[in-house]
Amino acid sequence: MELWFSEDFSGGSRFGARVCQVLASETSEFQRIDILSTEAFGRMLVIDGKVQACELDEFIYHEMLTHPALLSHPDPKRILVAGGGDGGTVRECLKHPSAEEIVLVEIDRKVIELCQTHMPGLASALADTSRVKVRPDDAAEVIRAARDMDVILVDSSDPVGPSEALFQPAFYGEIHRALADDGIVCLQAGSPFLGAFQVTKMVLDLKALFPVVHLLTIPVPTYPGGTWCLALASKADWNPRGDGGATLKERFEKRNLEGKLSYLTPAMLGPCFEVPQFLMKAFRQHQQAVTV
Ligand code: AG3
Repeated sequence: MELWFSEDFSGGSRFGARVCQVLASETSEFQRIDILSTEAFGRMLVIDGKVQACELDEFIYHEMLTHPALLSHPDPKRILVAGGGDGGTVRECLKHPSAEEIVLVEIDRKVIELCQTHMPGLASALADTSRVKVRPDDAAEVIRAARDMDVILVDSSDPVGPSEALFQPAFYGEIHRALADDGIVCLQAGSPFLGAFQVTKMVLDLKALFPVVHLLTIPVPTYPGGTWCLALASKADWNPRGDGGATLKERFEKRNLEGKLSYLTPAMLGPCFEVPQFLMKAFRQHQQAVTV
């Protein structure tokens, strides 16, 4: 008998993976969590039927959520990760020697526990208790009380259920207050094909608060549509593309990232902030749609 996992997307499409073994299947007080061993994509974390991370391609999403943001800061010491209980984003933060205190705020401790057992390639990073503090808590509340953070990374799931509040302008305002004057935030922004309005809305909402907002477009074969967006905003007026990415490349070398990453190369720093034409068009359409 064959066992298949599938995730339905809006727009009448579906992603599928043949399942070799169901490693865990639990319902926490917040959501349903499954960890599957799949033939094509390795182990896969699924929350409420939606793929969050799998061994084949998780490095792309986690590296790109983390490094362009941390490299955009001259000396990132205090970092807050909102969501991301699988540990992949924290693992990437630990590669920056300056990162003294990385606080992971995950609302669902069950996600952390299950990933520690079944996805050690991601979650073993959480064991570095000298630099990592794990807080099973509501990220929106913790950020409301936080101040002087250097970098905040919002590694949320889709804007339904527990993550809905993390896509609201009020939350971006709390992030702005929680950051130091040269603070940087990077958030997962959704699919440019199946959720273009959500992506453009996030960027425009951030632009109302931050002087600098950039969009990164990355391949994630196992997310809806295979391509994903991340939004990066800076409180200080600084353009990472201004010098063609030279400052970012210099920091990449100084922080000894060479040989430690599987996706991002120094040459991509700069070009990774380029916005594809179809998304530029989506921004124009969004602005028209909200002004007429
Ligand atoms: N965070 C982004 C998941 C979005 C995927 N959406 C979907 N499959 N519908 C993942 C957390 C990884 N640390």
